[in-house]
Amino acid sequence: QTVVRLEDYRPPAYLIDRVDLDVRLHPSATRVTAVLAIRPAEGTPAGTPLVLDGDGLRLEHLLLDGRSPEPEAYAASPVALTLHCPPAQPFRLEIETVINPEANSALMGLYRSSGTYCTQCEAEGFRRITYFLDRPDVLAVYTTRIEADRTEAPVLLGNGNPVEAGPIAGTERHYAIWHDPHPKPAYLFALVAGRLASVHDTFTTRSGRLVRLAIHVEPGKEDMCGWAMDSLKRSMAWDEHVFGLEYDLDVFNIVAVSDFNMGAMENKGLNIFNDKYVLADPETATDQDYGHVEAVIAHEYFHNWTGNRITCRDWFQLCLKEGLTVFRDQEFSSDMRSRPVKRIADVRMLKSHQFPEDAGPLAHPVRPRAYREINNFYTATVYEKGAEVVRMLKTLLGAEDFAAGMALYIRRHDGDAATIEQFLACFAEAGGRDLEQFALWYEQAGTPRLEVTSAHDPDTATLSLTLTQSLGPTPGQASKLPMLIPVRLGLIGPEGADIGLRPRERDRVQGDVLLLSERSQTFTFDGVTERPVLSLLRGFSAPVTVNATPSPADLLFLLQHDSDPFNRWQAAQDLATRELMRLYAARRKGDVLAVDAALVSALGDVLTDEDLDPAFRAQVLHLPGEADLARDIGRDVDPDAILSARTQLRHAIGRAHGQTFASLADRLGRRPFAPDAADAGERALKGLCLAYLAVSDQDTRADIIARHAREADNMTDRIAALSVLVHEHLAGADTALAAFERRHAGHPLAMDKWFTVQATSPHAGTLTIVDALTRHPAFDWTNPNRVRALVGAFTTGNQSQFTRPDGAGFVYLGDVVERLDQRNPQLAARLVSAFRSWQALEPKRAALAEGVLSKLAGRATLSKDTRDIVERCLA
Ligand code: BAL
Ligand code: ZN
Repeated sequence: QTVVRLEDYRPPAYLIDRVDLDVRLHPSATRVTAVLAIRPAEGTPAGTPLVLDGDGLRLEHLLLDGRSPEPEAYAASPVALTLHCPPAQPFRLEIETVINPEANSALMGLYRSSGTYCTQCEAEGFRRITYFLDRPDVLAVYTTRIEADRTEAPVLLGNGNPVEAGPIAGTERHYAIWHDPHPKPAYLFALVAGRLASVHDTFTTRSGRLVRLAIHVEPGKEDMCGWAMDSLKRSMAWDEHVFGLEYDLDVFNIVAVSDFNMGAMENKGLNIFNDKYVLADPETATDQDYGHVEAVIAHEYFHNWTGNRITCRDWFQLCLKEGLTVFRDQEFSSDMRSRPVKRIADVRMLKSHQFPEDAGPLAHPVRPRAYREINNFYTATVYEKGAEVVRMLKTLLGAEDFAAGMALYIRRHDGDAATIEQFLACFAEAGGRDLEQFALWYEQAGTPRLEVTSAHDPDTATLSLTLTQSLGPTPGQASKLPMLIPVRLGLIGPEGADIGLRPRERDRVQGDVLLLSERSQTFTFDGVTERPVLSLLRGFSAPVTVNATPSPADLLFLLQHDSDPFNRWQAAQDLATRELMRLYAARRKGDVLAVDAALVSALGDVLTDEDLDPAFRAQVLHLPGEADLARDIGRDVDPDAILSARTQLRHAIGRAHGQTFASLADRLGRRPFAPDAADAGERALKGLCLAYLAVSDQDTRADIIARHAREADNMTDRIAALSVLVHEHLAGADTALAAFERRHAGHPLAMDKWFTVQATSPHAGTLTIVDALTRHPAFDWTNPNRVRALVGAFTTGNQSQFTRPDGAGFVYLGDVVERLDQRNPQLAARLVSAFRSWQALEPKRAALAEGVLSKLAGRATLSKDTRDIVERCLA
C-alpha cells in the first residue's frame, strides 16, 4: 500500500478554475459530463503531464478544446486519466463517464439511499463521479446541471444557488441548474435528487441577506425536523454574534438520508446528513439525540467558514477544519446549555475515545505526517483532541487575543486552502506570542502525563509545586520533546474558599494558568499561610493525565468545595476510580473487599444536594466506565474483574441510598417533554436513579422500573428504564422489550436503540442474542446505522462480552468485518478499530485477539481501509 507523506506535498501543477457538470441521473447508468477549465499553475514546465484522479471509472468520451485528442495523447484507466502533454495555455477538457449509483455500496461518490440519489465526496469520493484533480487545494467554481426522471426525483438539489429549472420537452424528465459562486475543492461537491418532502423557513443575516432554509426528508418525516431547523437558526445567529461570521448564499439546504457512513457532511450550501442527526421527536429521540442533532447541525453549518471558505491545503491538515469546528460547536452547545455539564460530557468523551486511541497502536498526531488511507483519520484524535488544542490556544492567549487571532485568520485566509502553520501564525501575530513549542501539540502523539508534588511551608507561608511532564513513545515517534501545557490551578483554603494566587515566577503564570514548558518546573506561591488543597487542571485545561496522589480526604474536600464544577466532578471520578482499582486488584487475586463507606456517603450527599443542577448530579454519580478503567489499568487487563469491581461498587451505592433513588425517580422529570437542558438534566438524573434502584434492596424495584418503561411518554425515559430492566436481568425485561418492539417497529432509528440495549447487556449469552438479532426484520447489513447500533455497540460498548475469555467476541467481529469489507470498506475499517486496545488485555485474551487480526491480515482481498487498520493494530 502506498504511503502518502506530508513532506512529499507539492502544489498542483495544474489548476481547475471552472467546472460545468451535467449529471443525467439514472439508477444504474448515470451519465456525467464534466467540462473543466484547466490551466497550468505558475512555474509548471511546458509538457508536464496532467494526471486526473479516478476511482473505478470508465472513460466514455474525451474532448480537448472541443476536439478528440489523438489516442496516444492520453491514457485512461479506472484510477487515472493522463494527458501526456497538455497545452501550455488554459484549455478546456470535456470528460464523459457513466457510473452506477445503485451498485455503489461503499456510500462514497454518487449513490442511492432509499431511492434518493445523493453524494459523499469527502475525502476522495469525487473521483468516483468523474476524473478530476481530487485534492483539497484545487478550488473551482461549479455550475451543476442535474437531470432526472420527474417521478423518480421531483426534487433536484445542488451546491450554491438555484439558477433555473424546468421540464425537458417531450420526455418524463426535468432538470435544475445550480451555481456556486464560491470556489471550492471537489470534496465539497454535492447533489441530491429524489422524492423528498421539505420543511422551510428563513433567516435574515445581520447585513440583511434573506436566506431560504430548507430541510428535506423522506415524505412523512416532516414533523421530525422542527428541532433541526430551530438549531440551524440558532447556529446562524450564534456564529454572527460570537465570531462575526455571516452566511453567504441565498439558500441553505439540508438533506437527511438513511444510509450514510459519517454523521453529516458540510457540502457548500447543501449539507447532507445521516438522518440520525436531523430527525427528532419526543417519541423516538432521547435528550442525548436532541443534543447531538443540535451539535451536528451547528458543526456542519460552522464549517461554512472553518472548512469551506477556508479549507485544508492537504488532508494532513484535516484538524485545521475539524478540530476548530468541533471547538466551535462545543462552544455553541455550552452557550445553549449548561457550560460545566457540557464540558464534563466532552471530557468524558475525550477520555473514553481519544485517550485509548492515543495509548494504543492506532495513536497518531493531531496532524498526522503519513497515511495509507485518509478515511481512517477521521478520528477522535483529529476531531476531539484537535478541539482541545484550539481550546488550549484560547486559554493561553486569553479570550481577546484569541478572538483577534480568529478574525485575522478569517481575514487573511478567506478563499485559501490553508495549513496549521498559517493558522498558528495568525494567533502568534495577534497575541504577540511565539507558538513554536505549542505547535508540538499538532506533531506529537500520545497523552502527556503530569506528575505533581507539592510542599507547604507554614513558616514562610509558601507553597511550592513541582510539575513534571512525560510523554511515552507512540508508533513512529520514539522520543518526545516537552510540550507547552497550560495548567489551570486553584488553591483552596481550609474554609473551602479559593486563595488568590501570588506566584513568584510571574512570567510563567498567567492569571490562574501555570505555563509548564520544561520537563520539570517548580512554581512557588507566597502568602499561603495554611496548607491548601490543590485544584489542578481546572476545567481540564489540557488533554493530559495527572498523577498527583491527593489524599482521599482532599478529594472529598474538592468534591464538596471546589469552585470549579469540572474539578468537583473530577474529584468524584478520581475517588471512584481509586476505589474501583482497589476492588479490581483484590478481585484479580480472588479477594472481595468491602466498599469504602466514605465514598458511598459522599455520593449520597451530592445526590441529595438540591442546590446542584440535576444534570451535574447525574454526571457525578455516573461511575467511570469499564473501558475507562481498562485504559487506566493499561496492561494485563482483565475485563471480567473490572466488571465485577464496578458492579460491586454500583450495588453498594444502590443499597446505601435505595430509598432516595426510589423517591427521586418518582419525583423527577414529570413535566411534559421539552428538550431544554433543565428538563433533560432531570431526566438524566431520573434515569441514573432507576439504574441504582435496580441494584438496591428495595422490594418493589423491578415493578417500579417496569412501570417507568411502560408509562414513559418520551424516548429518554422509556429507553432508560428498558436498559435497566435488560442489563440487570429484571423481571419484566422481556415484556418491555416486546412492547418497545411493537411500538417502534416502523421506525428504524428507534429500533437502533432496541438493538443497542440488547447488544450492551453485560451477560453471557449477549453474543448469541446479537447474532440472532442480525436476522431480525428491522436489521439491515447494508445500513451503517443498523450495523453500528448492533455490532458496533457490542464491540465498543460491551467490553466484558466482546472480550469474553473464549475469544468468541473477537471471532464474531472478524467474521462481520470480512462480510462487510468488500461492500463498505469504511464501515468495516471503523468496526475493526474496536481491536485497538488488544495489546493491553491479559495474555490469553490478547493472543485470541491477535489471532483474529492475523487471520484478517492474511486475506488477500481485504480493502485498503481495513488492511490499514488491521496492520497498524498488529505492528
Ligand atoms: N467533514 C466530514 C464531516 C464533518 O466532520 O463535518
Ligand atoms: Zn466536521
